[in-house]
Amino acid sequence: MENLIITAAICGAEVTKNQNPNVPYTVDEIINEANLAYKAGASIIHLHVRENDGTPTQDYHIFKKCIDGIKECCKDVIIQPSTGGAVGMSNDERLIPLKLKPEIATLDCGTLNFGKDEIFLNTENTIIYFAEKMQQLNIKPEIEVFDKGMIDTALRLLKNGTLKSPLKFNFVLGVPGGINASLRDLAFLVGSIPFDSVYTVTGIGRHQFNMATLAIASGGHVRVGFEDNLYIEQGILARSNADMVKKVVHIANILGRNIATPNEARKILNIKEEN
Ligand code: KMH
Ligand code: ZN
Repeated sequence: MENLIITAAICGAEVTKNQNPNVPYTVDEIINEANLAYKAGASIIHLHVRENDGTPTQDYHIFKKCIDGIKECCKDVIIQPSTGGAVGMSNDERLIPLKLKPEIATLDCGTLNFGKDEIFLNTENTIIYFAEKMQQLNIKPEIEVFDKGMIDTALRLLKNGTLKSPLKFNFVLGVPGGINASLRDLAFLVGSIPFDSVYTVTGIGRHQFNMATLAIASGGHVRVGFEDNLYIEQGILARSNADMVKKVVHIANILGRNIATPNEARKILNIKEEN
């Protein structure tokens, strides 16, 4: 099997210090968490940024400071900014981090109920607009899949040339409103993508490490981090993203799967070394 790519989703847009005081907000906290996750074995940092008070933002300067700082301490790590941002942001706001020419960025491939009255809106035209921008800038899209129809949307865009092979998927399982975190549903997603695709599995909340284990065993890759889960085990808050990355490394060791370096991850993902 390919070496295991671990993505650390270090802060997200929704989780707060009230839920876990170790969630990073400031530029320094975000850089420090990225560094700890990288040292623990993460080859990709999935990046959202915040105002100092924790408000999610797509501010160019905050993204730049975080990306510059992460590159300084984690020399070869792959930085993957979010174009999902937070619910309610405009499309152009969400696209701001692409101005920093990352190697890879997220492409959310459908609309989803996102708790209470919130809707994470990604119309067909939005998805096409984002995918075309990424293609123009030579940025690899990571296709975010919260439900099966989002794969079908991506495959339609592959067929008409808006997306290019090989595709890279991130299956997010366990968001209320999205697909369940179960073996049956993960197998359904994996069986629905082209053979030359690469997939990462993200289990939300208590599903994080079960889904990670299924991914490791089945040849997929893994995403963990505060964006998706606040606990290292039932009832015990994680002290850092690095705790979660280390736990994945431990499971991978038990299952005999080696961990990919960032440059190995670039090869697996078919992205060139530096933009
Ligand atoms: N914060 C969610 C609304 C992404 O990073 O592309 C969207 C999200 C997905 O986190
Ligand atoms: Zn995200």
